[in-house]
Amino acid sequence: FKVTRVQTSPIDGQKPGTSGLRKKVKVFVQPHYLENFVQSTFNALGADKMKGATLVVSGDGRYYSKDAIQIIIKMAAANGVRRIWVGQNGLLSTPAVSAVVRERVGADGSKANGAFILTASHNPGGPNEDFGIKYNMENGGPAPEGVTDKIYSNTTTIKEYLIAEGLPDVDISKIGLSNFTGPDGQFDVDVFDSASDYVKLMKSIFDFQSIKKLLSSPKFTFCYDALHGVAGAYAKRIFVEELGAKESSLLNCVPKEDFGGGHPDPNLTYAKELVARMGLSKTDNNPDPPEFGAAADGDADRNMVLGKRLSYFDFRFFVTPSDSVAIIAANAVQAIPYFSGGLKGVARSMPTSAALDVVAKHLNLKFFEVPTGWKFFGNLMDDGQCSVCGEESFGTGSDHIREKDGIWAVLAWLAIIAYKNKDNLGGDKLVTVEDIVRQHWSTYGRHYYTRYDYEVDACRNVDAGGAKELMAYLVKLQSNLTEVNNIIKGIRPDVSNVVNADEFEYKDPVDGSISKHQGIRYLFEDGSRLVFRLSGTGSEGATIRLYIEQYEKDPNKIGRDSQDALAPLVEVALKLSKMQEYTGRSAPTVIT
Ligand code: VG1
Ligand code: CO
Repeated sequence: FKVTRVQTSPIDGQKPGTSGLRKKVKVFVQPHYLENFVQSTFNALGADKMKGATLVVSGDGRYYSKDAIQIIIKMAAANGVRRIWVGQNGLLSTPAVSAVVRERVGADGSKANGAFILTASHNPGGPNEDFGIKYNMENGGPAPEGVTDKIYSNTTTIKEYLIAEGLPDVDISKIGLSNFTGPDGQFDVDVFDSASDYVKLMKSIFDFQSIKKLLSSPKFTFCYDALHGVAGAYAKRIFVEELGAKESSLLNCVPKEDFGGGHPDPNLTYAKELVARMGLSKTDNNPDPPEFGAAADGDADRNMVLGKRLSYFDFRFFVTPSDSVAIIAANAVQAIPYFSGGLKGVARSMPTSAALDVVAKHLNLKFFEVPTGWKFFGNLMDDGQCSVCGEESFGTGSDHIREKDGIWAVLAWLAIIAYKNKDNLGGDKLVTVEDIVRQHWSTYGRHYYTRYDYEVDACRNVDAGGAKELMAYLVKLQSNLTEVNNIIKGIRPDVSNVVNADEFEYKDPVDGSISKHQGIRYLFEDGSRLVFRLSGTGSEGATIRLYIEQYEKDPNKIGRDSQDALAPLVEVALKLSKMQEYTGRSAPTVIT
């Protein structure tokens, strides 16, 4: 092949958000759109770094991925990249990409220098939905802000991109190596099995034998819903082939370009089939729900964990992600061999509840609070200061890789359940997910928690500007706490006082970089918190996220329904922020 220089000009709006660039497919397929972003990334990394490099290119398999992979292969070849690694059919989960970058060794001894991950994660896919791309570094983690800022600034000045001419499309459906020759010499494309590196890593972390024993116990029933995302490419290998779960335990485990028309976001609203199988909806009173249920998002870095419904009235046994990371941290050393030497530290994103803080304090562990988005955990992990971390948004993970990891989280829960039942598999009744969570609350107290999302977008005839105005109003209000507390007393006299209010700012303890405007916080005397943020992963319009949290230590008060317990704070949040006035919405789009 030879190298062609194609003239181009900047295209607006290519600033990466919380996790890469996400836009509608119809935006991505515009002439030069993807090419401009990819060349801007190569330029940000530097031509000398790209010469001879090995890059991974794959993703969650959503619509447009296959075309994008061929374009990126040709551009990489033209930019002097030596090798491209592609998961079979272009499929690699986000955590698997991270694992491949960190662990995989090519036949010729090569190691990866970075990766393009093609995903819009939990956003829907298909010709009328979203596509996305992000770059991960040599440590397997998302590019830090310094790099994404440089990529963005390059997109505003780009004049040309390089692409290989005469390089045929590579058949990515077949495992194997293809060799080509260009002006810089040899160029290879290596198509490999999407699951094997990841499966190997999981087997080195967990005691698969003990999990297998649990899954083969007739008293333990299991269900996993991949929502037609890329988790399906791993679920059968791990849960069925390695751990002996029944095939019928898997729901929606065939990856689809459009996720079967669904919304691949693992929560009680979108994981409908799992919720029905678990008998968690009031209308579907399933007499024999599984003991344990879990789901993943499109790129398999998120997880939702559900326990068995014990009675009609307890119909929602849902583990909040904030509790999940705290419970994993509290049990990791005993239940997961990878952590048997102890935890180096733990971390959570700012809006995530303080359940993890309490565990860190009890266990005397280093603790960090970082801005939303996984990229901030990586520095702490690279520096050996953090082992387990999580976000309220169904993201949980550890320093085995540099992304959150949906299947790892499910294995962590299975490991904990197996550990708690190790002498009990022959007994009358298993220790359940619910038992584990309730026991955790009685030891550490309970953080009631909920998140309200308001999607405010042009399609619904509401100006997305209203979201920005609401945020500006909340910032202005923070300068006068007396007024804030007067307003609150007028709404709910039973809610405690706001003692502090600010915009969260983070100084990275490793590299000293500062990230500002990471969410508006109202902190109450009794430890309750209200947090407001604008989403950085949407492809159009705006989404306001409102996070509501209240701590309860009294063992007699930890068993309430969370929406009931939080009702006073919710009322304060909505009225204080004038939510309805600014958004025109009387109710949130989704509650998690
Ligand atoms: C959301 C979540 C955040 C998560 C991010 C990427 O970001 O809130 O916690 O890290 O998605 O997750 P935002 O800016 O929309 O709130 V994923 O699974 O979409 O890569
Ligand atoms: Co995701």
